[in-house]
Amino acid sequence: VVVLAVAALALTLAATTLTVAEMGVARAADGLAVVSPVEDDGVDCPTPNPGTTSANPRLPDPFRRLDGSRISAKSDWRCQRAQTKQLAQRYVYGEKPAKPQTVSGTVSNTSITVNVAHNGRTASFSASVQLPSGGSGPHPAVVVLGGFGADTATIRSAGAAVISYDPLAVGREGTPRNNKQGAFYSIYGSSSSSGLLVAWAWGVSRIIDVIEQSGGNILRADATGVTGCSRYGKGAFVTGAFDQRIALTMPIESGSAGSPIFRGIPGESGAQPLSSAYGEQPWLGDAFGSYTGNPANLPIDTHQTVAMVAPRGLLIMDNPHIDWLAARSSSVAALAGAEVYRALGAGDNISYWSDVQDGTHCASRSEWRVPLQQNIQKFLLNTGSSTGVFRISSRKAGNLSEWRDWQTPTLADGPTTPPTTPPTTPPTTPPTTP
Ligand code: MCU
Repeated sequence: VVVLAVAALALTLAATTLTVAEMGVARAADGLAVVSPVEDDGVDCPTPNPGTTSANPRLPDPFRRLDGSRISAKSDWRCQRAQTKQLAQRYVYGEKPAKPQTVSGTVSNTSITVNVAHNGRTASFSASVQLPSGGSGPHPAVVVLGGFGADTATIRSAGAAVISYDPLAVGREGTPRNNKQGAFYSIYGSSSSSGLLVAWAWGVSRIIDVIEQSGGNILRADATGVTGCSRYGKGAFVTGAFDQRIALTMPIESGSAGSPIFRGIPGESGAQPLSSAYGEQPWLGDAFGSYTGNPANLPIDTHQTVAMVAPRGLLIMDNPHIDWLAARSSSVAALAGAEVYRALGAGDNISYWSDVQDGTHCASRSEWRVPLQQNIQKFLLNTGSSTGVFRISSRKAGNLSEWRDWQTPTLADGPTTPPTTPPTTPPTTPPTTP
C-alpha cells in the first residue's frame, strides 16, 4: 500500500510538473520558472541567526549572504531570498506563519469563502468575485485589496477576474499594537508582533489555498495577481513579496511602509516620516519600532522586498505630485531591486511608472491602462512578451548610485560548486615525552 501511495504521489508530482510546463508558465531568460507552485520554495534553506548588524547609510547589498559571502549563481537566489525573507520578517514586517493546519472554503462565480483552523482556533472571511468581461474559464484573477484606486474595469477587460478582498477583516486598523484584531490575530493571538501588512498578505495566501483546492474550474491558482492603492498598496507589495505563487504584484502609491526605501524617507522632503507610518496603524511589525529614527541600522531595506518578488512580475505605480507618498524613495527601491531582476536574467519582469498627470491620490489614470493590460497579458495570461518599462517622473527621480556601494554580479547559469568543506586536520600524533 505504501509503495502504491508513493508511486501515486510520484505520478501526481510528475503530472503537476508537466501541467505547469504545458501551461507555459512565464519563465526567466534562463528558463527558471517565474512563479512557484508553493507559497515559499526556500523552506529548506539555511537561515542562520543574523547576529549583530552594523549601521550602513547605503542600501545593503542584496547579493550578500549573512555569512558575508556573495552569491555567484542564479540558482543561489532561492536561498538568498530565504535569508532576505528572514530579515524582512525579523526587522520590518513580523513573521508570516506558514499555511495553517486546515484551510477550507469555496469558490463560485461571485464569491470565495475561507475557513481556517489552527491549534484549536478558527477564523473565517470571504471575498467577492467578478469574472472577466470575456473568455472562458478557468480564469486568472487579480486580488484587489481595499475598494479604491485599482482599475478593475481594465483588469476585467484584459481577461482576469477581480477578487475584491477586504484586508480589514483579516487585520483591523485602529487597534493598539498589543491588542490586534481580525482573522489573522484570532488564529495567532492579539499580541502577535506581526503587522497588519503580513496579516493581510496571509489572508491572500489563504484565498489562493482555497482556489488551489477548488478543482480549478472557475479560477486558476497559478495565475494570481495582487494590487491595491495607498495603505492597500503597502499590502499588495508585501503580499506579492511573501507568496511565490503570485505571478504579478502591482502596488499603487504605497508610500512609507510600502515600496519607498526606508533610508531615503528622512531626506525626502514632505515624505511621511517612518515614525508616522509606524504609529499611524500597526502596518509594520512591532520590531520596526526600534528603527524609525535610524533606518541605517536596519540590515535590510525595501529594495530587498522588491527582490523577494523577483523574478516574478512586478509593476510599481507611484504618484509624484504628493510629497507624502515618497515617490523618489520608491523609485530608488525599484531601481535597486531591478538589479536583482537583471542579475537573474529577468530584467524585463519589473516595471516602474510615476510619470502621471493627475495629482489626486489613487485617481483612475489613463497612463497606467496599457502597462496594466500588458502585465496581465504577460504574467497572468502568458500571452504577449512586453518588456519592462521604467517611466520615472522627473519630479521625483531617485539616483541609485547615491544609494549603493555594491555592483551587480554576473550570476552563473548552472548551480555553483557546492561550498567546500574545510579540510579536516589530520590527527596529530601526541608528542612523545622523552
Ligand atoms: C499612502 O498610504 C496612506 C498613508 O500612509 C497614510 O498616512 C494616510 O493616512 O493614508 C494613506 C492611504 O491609505 O490613503 C488612502
